[in-house]
Amino acid sequence: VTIKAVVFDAYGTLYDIKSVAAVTEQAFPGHGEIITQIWRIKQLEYTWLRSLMRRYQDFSDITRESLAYALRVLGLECDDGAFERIMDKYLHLDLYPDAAAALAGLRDRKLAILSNGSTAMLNALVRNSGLDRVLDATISVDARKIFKPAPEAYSLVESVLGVPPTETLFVSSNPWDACGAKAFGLNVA
Ligand code: LAC
Repeated sequence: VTIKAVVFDAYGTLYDIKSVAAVTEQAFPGHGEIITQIWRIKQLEYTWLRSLMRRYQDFSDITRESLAYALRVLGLECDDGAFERIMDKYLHLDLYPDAAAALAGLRDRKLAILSNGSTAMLNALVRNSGLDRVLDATISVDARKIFKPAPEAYSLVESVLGVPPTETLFVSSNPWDACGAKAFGLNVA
């Protein structure tokens, strides 16, 4: 197989979503870890429920609602300022330490992100981390109004990059995402 494009998941694959724990811990000492875990689980659950119900709302709304859920279920009161400070971290997530070098080593291929993130969230994140200089495209499922692992979401890669699934390698650290991409017909790492 000739791989002409390598496409990455964003949250948890290139970007360390656990890096929000520093901010949640600062806002709620002793609870940073558990907030971060419940937040992520609920965030994913909301994407799948909304996709199944065909009640799409973008990932920024989903991320807000799931953070509100996590705080509520833990009985934590949060003022607007603290809530926005936590949310803002999603636009400034840390790249995993080896991500930039790995991308640089693949520069002879087309490189892109395919993420459930909204276009605005992803563009800010990519710019703030400097990946805009390396990536050929940042693709948001927002164009199809359905979240991964729906096939319609993965089909965006060929529409945007013009490379067929058989010549594309999709990279994700999220098992459900790797399975979804494989089921759609992409090569997967
Ligand atoms: C992404 C998340 C859901 O699509 O991992 O980037």
